[in-house]
Amino acid sequence: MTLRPFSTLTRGQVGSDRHLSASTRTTRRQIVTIGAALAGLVALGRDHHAAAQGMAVETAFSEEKLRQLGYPALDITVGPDGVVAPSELPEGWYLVSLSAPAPYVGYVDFMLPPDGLDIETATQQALDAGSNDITRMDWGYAGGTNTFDPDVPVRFAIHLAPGVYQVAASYYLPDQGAEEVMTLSPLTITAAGGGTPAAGTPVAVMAPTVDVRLEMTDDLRYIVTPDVVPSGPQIWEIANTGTMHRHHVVMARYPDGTTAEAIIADMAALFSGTPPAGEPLAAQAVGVAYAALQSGGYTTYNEFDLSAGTYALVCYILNVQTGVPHLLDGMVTVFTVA
Ligand SMILES: [Cu+2]
Repeated sequence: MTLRPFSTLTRGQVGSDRHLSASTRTTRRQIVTIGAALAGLVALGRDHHAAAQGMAVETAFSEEKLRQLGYPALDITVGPDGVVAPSELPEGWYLVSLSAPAPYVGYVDFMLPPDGLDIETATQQALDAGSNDITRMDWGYAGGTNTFDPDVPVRFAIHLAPGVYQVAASYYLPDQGAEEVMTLSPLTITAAGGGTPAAGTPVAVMAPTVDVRLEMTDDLRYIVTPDVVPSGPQIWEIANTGTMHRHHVVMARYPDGTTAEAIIADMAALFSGTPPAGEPLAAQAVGVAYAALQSGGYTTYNEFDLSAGTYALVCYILNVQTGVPHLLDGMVTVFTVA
């Protein structure tokens, strides 16, 4: 493990707010403040913050099945003291753990910038991707996560192929508008057999046993298999099977009977600045889970422990050609847990 942040930028420094109006800067942090980013309607924040507003958050992240896989740990900590992450590991399966110290929450994605990019530009573009959903065709995004609760790690599994990744890690207060600080730290994944694994590092070769498969496609769809997801801890294989678009996963519980069409109409009204009639669906949503940006060809394994109910998957990533969030082009899928 090494403390090796070599470039840090904040959202304020790069001025990425200028790229989009406040109403369209609907970021992944909606997982902790769903709706608030849209219209200040509701803050599904954490702990006392949420409780003070009478709002519920039910973190569905789980790890009992993931831990049984026996993968070596890849621990990342991000906060005001910097980023702690490994700088070199052999290729293979890892159980990634992300933590951020209170009162912050943290974000991470394993990113692959194009060759030749200076670190300041790379850090700015990583922040735009992670914080503002502005992705780039010439980057690879292998996957990541975001913590819900300060001091509580979030875990997911990933197979890291050889290459030089940047651990794109940021931290911020879970209040809308709070400054977010992004740091890139290089992580070299070496080819198996090309080096000696660190002493005591077990070499796990088995892929996880998958309970639920979530496919993210080039025609801007989420496909959940099986149709009805069993309640309780389940390992979700999250795969971007396209080549053209980057996607993420924002999962929230909605009132039973909610349709994808209703969620899209509700969001469209919020984006346009016209409050929908009655209580917006966004104000009734309870954020439960999240998976960070993945490019085509990348897969992560997340464990979610969901109770029976109606849930939706929503993609806020902007179409780089049109500037329209994927959700408004239909990337909202409702599924049932029973
Ligand atoms: Cu998408």
